Amino acid sequence: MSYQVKEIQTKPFEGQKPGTSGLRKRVKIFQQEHYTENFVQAIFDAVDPKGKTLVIGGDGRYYCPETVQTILRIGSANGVAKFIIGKDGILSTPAASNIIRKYKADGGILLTASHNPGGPNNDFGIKYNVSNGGPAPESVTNKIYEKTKSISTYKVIELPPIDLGKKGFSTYGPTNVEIIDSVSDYVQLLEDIFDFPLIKNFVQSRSNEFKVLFDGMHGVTGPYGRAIFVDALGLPESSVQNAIPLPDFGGGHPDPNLTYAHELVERVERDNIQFGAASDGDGDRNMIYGKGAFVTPSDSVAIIADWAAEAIPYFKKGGIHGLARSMPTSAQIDYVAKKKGLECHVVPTGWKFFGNLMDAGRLSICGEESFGTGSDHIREKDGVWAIVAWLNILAYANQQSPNELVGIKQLLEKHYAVYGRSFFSRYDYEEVSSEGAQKLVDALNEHISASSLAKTTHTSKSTGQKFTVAEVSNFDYTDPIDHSVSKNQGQVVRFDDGSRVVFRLSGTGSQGATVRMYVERYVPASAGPAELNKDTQEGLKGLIEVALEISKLREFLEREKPTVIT
Ligand code: VG1
Ligand code: CO
Repeated sequence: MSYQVKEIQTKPFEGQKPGTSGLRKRVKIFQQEHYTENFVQAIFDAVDPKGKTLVIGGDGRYYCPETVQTILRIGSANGVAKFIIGKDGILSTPAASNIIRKYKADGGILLTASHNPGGPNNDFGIKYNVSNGGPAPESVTNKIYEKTKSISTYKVIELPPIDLGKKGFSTYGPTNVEIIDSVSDYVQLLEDIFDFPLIKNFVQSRSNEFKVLFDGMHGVTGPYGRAIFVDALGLPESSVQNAIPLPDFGGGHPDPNLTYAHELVERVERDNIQFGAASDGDGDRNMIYGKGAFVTPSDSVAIIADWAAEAIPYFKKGGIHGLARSMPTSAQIDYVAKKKGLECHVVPTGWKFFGNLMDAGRLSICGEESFGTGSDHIREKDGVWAIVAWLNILAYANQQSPNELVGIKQLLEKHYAVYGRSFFSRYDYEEVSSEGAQKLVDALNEHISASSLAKTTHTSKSTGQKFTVAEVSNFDYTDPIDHSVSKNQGQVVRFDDGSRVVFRLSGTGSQGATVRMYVERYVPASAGPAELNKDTQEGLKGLIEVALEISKLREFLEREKPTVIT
């Protein structure tokens, strides 16, 4: 049977350039006539979907269901052989990555703006992932962007919408459609990776002193969290909260950090909860927070890397073939790599840069300071994976310590006592003027070309610490596998005591510019517990003052204080 393919006339829209992770804009922008259609057609023009199998899944935010139907209309007209779709159009980002790999699909379209707020007045996003399950590399996203600039028509087959709530097989015109359970494959994946019996035994036998709380932040992970923490590990219902996905995330900002996950933080402190954790809108980020103990993402990945080969079956069996971090992430994981004799790669910000190394078998565990942690089990960062990894490590550490409870805090202190500690913090200046941000970047570039900051010494007014600049540079990256080059991935000010400040413009915002300042200072293990276990902001105070002063950030951005500190 043949179906009528219609060609619809259209004109290019400006600015359909995928950022750090997909195209993210206000919903209202996506709702403009032809806007979403243009971008979807541009994806198909860039990747030729004829005869291919593609996965579709979203984080359940506002405008997801409509967009799934749009993709069906355009995809079927462009010759897609089969779509595999999460029930109700829902798949967490890590679950989607897993489905692409497990079902050997050729790629996938993910509908998410991650941790950005959702709802009719907030953000939506579309991202293309390739056959390894990871975000498309720049070579592909650049091609998509080029297509958006010259598009003149898109193709559709107009048929009644598919019922996304019904699991099973159907067709949309010439295209096969399979609607699958969003959760079960993912739970199975984690059960194959971690020691569930050990974790279950630990959380149940120590339930009086070791309470667990998972916060889904009304993002996509609620059902995943319930399946794992309540159904598989036998924890009480009260150990999950905000676990019903909502199209506007309950009006909140589904970003698991100390500012936005305050509901979790408050309950952990009030109810004496040893282990709290949250994940973001699309489920790829995580925060680990126990009573009186916050784990920075940079420390989190280092600690997982340190224990994995001993505690986690997946790595016990397969070994660890290299570690990695994004450039602004602290060097804590580097110290672990050094001690264990492992390669440690430093890549630009964005998970897509880890993919090639994983495919080449040179990377097992990696992380980003932006609450992203993961491994080569899939090709996206994975919030629930990181949370269960921590539980697995704690269960294992406690098996070795039957008389004294090892909580998050003890694990952190133990780690610093061996490796020393990189104090790390990030200051975000959100929605500042683009001109101000550009001035900041230009001024730093001038310092780079004129070497005008090198060898200058700066004294913090409040702490009296002195910092001498060793070098200012731009971070350029050459992928060791395909040798592609990514330039200008952040400006780095290095000091001669090893401290470092990085400045970077965000590539995920949907309005104005967002400037990120990343600050890091290393304290060796020999400094002793009083120095090592200090509060982060305390440990970084002097360096932050100096960073703000030499970059003139406050003047350029006209902001006294950052929007968010993590
Ligand atoms: C931010 C983070 C980056 C992360 C990206 C996507 O990008 O800094 O580390 O990979 O978000 O995260 P930017 O360009 O705004 O700094 V998301 O959770 O898609 O989960
Ligand atoms: Co996310």
